[in-house]
Order: sequence, then C-alpha cells, then structure tokens
Amino acid sequence: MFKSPYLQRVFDDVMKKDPFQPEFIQAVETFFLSMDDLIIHTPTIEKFAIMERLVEPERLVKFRITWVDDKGNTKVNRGYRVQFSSLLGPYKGGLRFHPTVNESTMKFLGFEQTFKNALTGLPLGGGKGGSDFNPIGKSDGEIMRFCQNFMLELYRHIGPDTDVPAGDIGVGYKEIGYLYGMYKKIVNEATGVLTGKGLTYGGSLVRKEATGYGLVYFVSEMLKTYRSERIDDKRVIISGSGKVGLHAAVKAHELGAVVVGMSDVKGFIYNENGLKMDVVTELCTNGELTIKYKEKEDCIYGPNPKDLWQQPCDIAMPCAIQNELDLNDAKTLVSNGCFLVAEGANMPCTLDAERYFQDHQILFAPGKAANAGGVAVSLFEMSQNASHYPWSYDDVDEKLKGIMRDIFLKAYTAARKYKNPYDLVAGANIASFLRVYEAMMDEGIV
Ligand code: 2IT
Repeated sequence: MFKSPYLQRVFDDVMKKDPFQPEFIQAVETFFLSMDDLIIHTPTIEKFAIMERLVEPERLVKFRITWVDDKGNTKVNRGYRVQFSSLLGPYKGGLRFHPTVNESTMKFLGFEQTFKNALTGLPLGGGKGGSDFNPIGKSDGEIMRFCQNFMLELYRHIGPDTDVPAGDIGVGYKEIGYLYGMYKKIVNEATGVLTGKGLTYGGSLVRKEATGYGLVYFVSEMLKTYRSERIDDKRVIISGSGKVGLHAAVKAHELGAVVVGMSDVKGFIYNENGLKMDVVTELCTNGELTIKYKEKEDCIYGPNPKDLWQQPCDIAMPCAIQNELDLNDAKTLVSNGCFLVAEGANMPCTLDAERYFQDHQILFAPGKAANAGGVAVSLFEMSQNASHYPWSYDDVDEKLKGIMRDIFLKAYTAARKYKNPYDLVAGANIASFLRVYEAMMDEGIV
C-alpha cells in the first residue's frame, strides 16, 4: 500500500501489535499516506526510527473509577490518559466522556492531537484522555461525584508544565469545574492546570467558542485563496450540536452564510431558507436542538442524524464524532453540489470519504488543521494563568484569527511544495511532521 518499504514495515507492525485498534490504525494510515514521498527522499527518518517512535505513545495510563449513583448503586468505569508526545511542550489535549472511549479511540485522538498542536506553532505536546462514562441522563450530583473520583487518580499524572487536559465530547464547563475543584483541593495550588475553565476562576474569553469560530475562519481563508470568494450567502450544513457545531453555526451566520441544516443525536433539521440562529442558540444550550426546533419552527426533520448529509448545501462541516461521514454520504454531498468540506470534529470523515472528496476536486480541510483553534486558545488560557493577567475578548479573538490564517498558510505552502495546492491533508500532515521531526532530531534519542 505504501511506496516506502520502511513505512510499510512500520504500518504492518502497528497492525500486528494492535489489531483491535481500528481508529488508531486509520489515523496512522491517513497520516502515513501523506508521508510516503517525503520518507523515500529522507533516509535519516528510517535511521533514527522516527516513525516507530511517533506511533508509540510516551505513556498510557489506564485506571478504574468507582462512584455511587443517586440510587446508592456502586458503578465502575474505565479512565485513560494517553501522554502521546512531549516533544514540543507539555502534553496537551482534551478529556472525552463518551461510551466509545477505549484504548483505540484514545490513541487515535492523542496521535491526531500531537500533530494538530504542532501545526499551531505553539509550545504544545500532545495528549488525550477520558472515560467510557456517559454524562447524558446523569444528574448533576452523579456527574460531580464521577468527576471527583476521576480526578482522584488523574491528578498525579498532570500539572501546569507536565500535562494540561481540557474538555472534549461530554466534558464542558460543568465537568471542567468539578474536575478543577477537586484538583485544587488535592494539590493545594491554583495553577489553572485544566483549560476550558469558567470565566470566574481562570478561564479565557473565547475558549468555548474557539474551535467553531476557528473552523469558520479557516474556511474563509480557503474560500479567499482557492475561489476569491467569501462565505456570504453560502449554504452551510453542520453536524453535531455541541460546542463546536453551535459556535461554527453562530460565526458562519454572523459572517453572512446561510446555515440550512444541523443535527444532534436525536435527528437533523433543515430549512433551505436558513435556520433561525437565535432559536438554535437558545435550544442548543438545552442539549435537545432538533426535537425542540421542529416543534417551534418550520423545517424538515428526520430522526436519523446521518440523513443530514442527504440535504443540499455548498459547504459541509462535520462537527460531531469520528467516522460520522462515510463514502455514501460523500457521494450524496458531491452529487448535491457541495464543494467544500471542513472537519470540525476529529477524523469525522472515513478514509474512503476523504479520498472521494479529493478525487472529485472538493476543497477539503482536515480536522487537525481546521479545528485547531480550540487548543490554540487553550494555550492562551495557559499564558493568562501563568501571568495571572486576563486578556480582553478582542485580544483573544484577533490572535485566534491570526493563528488560523497561519495554520492555513502552513498547510497550503507544504501542499504546494510536496503535493498539489489543493491537498491540505498532505499539507497539514507534512508541515506538522516536519516540526515534530526537527524537535526529535534536536532532542536526541530519548
Ligand atoms: O480536540 C481538541 O483539540 C480538543 N478537544 C481541545 C484540546 C485542548 O487542549 O484544548
């Protein structure tokens, strides 16, 4: 499958060692496919076992969380922290509470995060963590007790210069607050070790909006560069109504796009004239967007969230979860006139869907570039915590815009140099790899 026998050998070894980690194998495969030509021409990569080192996390902690539910029953969940790479700075990446959390999803997310963080140009290593605990349907008391017990183990592995977790699916303001409250109680230090905190106790303005806003800033750069266009009047569909999807919708709308469709776990909504964004914002915060929206406003509704991809649009932004958009969805989107796809989630498109888009000249933004705004603003939160001085909204938003422009330029420049100007997948993979590779060579064999 790979031209480079070395790359093939490393890939075969990953499959042999971890045959039951399909998401991790998929992330490595996509990454390696971009790396083939570069590796053939750079023998030092094999000599110093660079790829073998990159596919092996520096540390993987797996632990038990026990907690008591509201009825007095004892519950057991699995917790993880994958400290993937500290080459560029402290391990950095979110915590996900979702039933699909296991070693494979954790490792794929940690691998992606390492290169995403490298692409920001900021001093950030890569990590990820979480639990198979599902916060949906749990009471506040249950969520608090779970978070406290999760932190009773996690605290010993993290620190402001060691490993700085944040939120992800299932972990928002509420969970971060409970986690941070317990961390401070244990270590007796207010160093701000988690990012995505509330504004009253060290959080940063624009952090909760950052991934979604950053995604739209990235798409605007693509439209300007490839089509000399703006996002105005483009019909956009966005899956997932969490932090990323909602704020992508809000920013796209603010910049003049027409958000025609959205989805959540209970279905999708679509209106060719545009969804009412004030109603979307109000209902998203309650976590039941589609069901409540269809009761209030004129729209098409379907109970299967995946049917969102059957609806006509110009731009699609998958912002829910890995592998939510497959080859059939890609074919339908393209036949319905969609010309740009930008990943707000991590690896939401399957590998064959991604290839289909690229083979059909659809502009495609990979998640590790397009959704990096969240972690970039996390670094800004760390800076504010370290200096004990908060920044203004405009300061953070301007810096976020600058970072997204910069990430686009890095991916675009590498794409032009190593593949073709449209291949942002290769561009993002190669640009981030080169930064990590240089640090690896400088830091020696450790
Ligand atoms: O996937 C991601 O980039 C995140 N969940 C955010 C990571 C962070 O540390 O802010």
